[in-house]
Amino acid sequence: MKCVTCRGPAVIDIRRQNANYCVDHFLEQCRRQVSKAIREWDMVETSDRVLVAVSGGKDSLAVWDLLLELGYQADGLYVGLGIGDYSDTSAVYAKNFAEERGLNLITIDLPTTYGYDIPNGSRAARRAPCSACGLSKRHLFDSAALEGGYDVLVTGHNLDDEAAVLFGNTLHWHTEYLGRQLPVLPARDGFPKKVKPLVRLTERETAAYCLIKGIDYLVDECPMAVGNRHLSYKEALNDIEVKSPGAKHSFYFGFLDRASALFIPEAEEDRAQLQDCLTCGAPTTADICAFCRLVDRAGGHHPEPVPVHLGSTRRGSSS
Ligand code: Q46
Ligand code: ZN
Ligand code: ZN
Repeated sequence: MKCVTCRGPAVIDIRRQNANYCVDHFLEQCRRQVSKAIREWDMVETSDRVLVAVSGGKDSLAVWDLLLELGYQADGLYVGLGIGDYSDTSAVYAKNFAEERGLNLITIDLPTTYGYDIPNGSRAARRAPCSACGLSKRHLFDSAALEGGYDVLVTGHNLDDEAAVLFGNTLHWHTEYLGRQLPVLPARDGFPKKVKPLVRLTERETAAYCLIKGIDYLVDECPMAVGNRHLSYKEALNDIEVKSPGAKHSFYFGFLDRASALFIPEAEEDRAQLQDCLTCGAPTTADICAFCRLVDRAGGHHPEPVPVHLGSTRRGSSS
């Protein structure tokens, strides 16, 4: 197996590109794909203050590393979800990454700040764990980015994630979500700008990137993911990809090029109904936002006097 660029020994094959790469050219390829995504969708400027949502897993640490490699300034944000050992360990990986590089990591602990954790809170609120978790993370990421004065919030969603979400949304024709399933959402209506620079890389590639760069990440899956539909969509797409390399890429990028605009009017209708949550001030279509309702039903509380606790922001510190 030879590198497509230098003919040296290759370490990875990327079937959708029908290409193999050596270590150096694979890393170059990762940087190129992220640069291309950033350029194509105007994701980030070098002068931007960037906040990366970091879970301690391969994707979020890879995107943080890649942004730094490409010359962007980026802080990290870690949210402790209270999922037992999984959360304890994921926090260590996020903190170690930041400490080793002298980076600023903001931490928010859901149980201590809001009085509930994902396993018990989701049960009390009668929501699926991943639904309660996703809602909590979205709210905390958005409010931390706004409170911290960041220009852009980065998440580590990769091509597999985006294709799986698209698969689920089209399978059930959740057209209200399709108009918002874009690699960049501009800042507006009380939301920060949100971008996904890894959409041109698969999770196999982000794992390989971390391995090659010596980035230690939490390999274990979250224990609450069992039975998650998102995972079964990923598996279905992986089966298709084996038989038809490039299928995931053409599914997702074909949607962006040819179909996503069709669903924007419906997403705009939802946006037109946004107002401030009476409890926390976040944008919502109801009187009280879904997050505040979840906090109440989960038996939690709202921190006083501000809704978001940013934890330590000392440079070089991670707690
Ligand atoms: S952390 Fe949260 Fe994931 Fe665990 S509970 Fe589900 S959503 S699986 S990214
Ligand atoms: Zn090479
Ligand atoms: Zn609220």
